[in-house]
Amino acid sequence: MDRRAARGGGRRLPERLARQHSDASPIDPYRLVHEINEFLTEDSIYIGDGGDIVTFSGQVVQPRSPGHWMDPGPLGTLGVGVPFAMAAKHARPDKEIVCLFGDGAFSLTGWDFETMVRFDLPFVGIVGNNSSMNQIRYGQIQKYGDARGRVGNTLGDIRYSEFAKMLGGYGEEVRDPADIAPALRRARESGKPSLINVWVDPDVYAPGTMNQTMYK
Ligand SMILES: Cc1ncc(C[n+]2csc(CCOP(=O)(O)OP(=O)(O)O)c2C)c(N)n1
Repeated sequence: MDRRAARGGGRRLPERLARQHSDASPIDPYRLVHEINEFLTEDSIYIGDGGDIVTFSGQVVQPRSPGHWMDPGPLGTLGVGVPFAMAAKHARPDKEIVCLFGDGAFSLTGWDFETMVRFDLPFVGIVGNNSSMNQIRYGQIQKYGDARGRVGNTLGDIRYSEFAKMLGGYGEEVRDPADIAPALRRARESGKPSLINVWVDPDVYAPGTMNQTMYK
């Protein structure tokens, strides 16, 4: 198996489908985005804010209604997740907001989670936490090699579930993929802004990232 395949390229559809049911821990990002897709209803507006983790979700998450997908757009401006969630819930209080963050993206604007608590704007937030900015890490490894692959892209092991609770929201930490769906349901039922911190495997990269010609 070549290095790309070993890192979890998942280009082939059967492999990608199998990984959506992976029981691995740390959790395969495909399993996380599969669980999120299963969780959505007709009234869920899905927001993605992150690097690789959102690239994975783009292959699997399918909003049930038109106009129910928001992401950083063609310029990829990270940090839009909390502001988008805030605006979407404010504009459409009848809708459920489900927002997937990378831990790097969440850290850019995450303090406004407190604003959502203060204005009583519930949403289901999920942090796909790999303690890294993986989309950047992949490119660095390709260009500069493994020895410099960790420069400037490593983040702490932050339990964003505790951050949510500290600010008055709902939080849970998930390490076992079987716990993702129940945790999402409890976040929905809490009626609060929430963050489910899901520890995902830091050593897999999204196929979309690996295919970028700028890294070759
Ligand atoms: C405002 C902004 N700053 C920097 C970038 C460059 N960038 C693209 S992906 C990425 C890393 C994202 O990390 P994370 O959200 O943790 O997602 P991961 O790739 O680890 O899944 C960065 C910094 C960007 N797109 N937007």
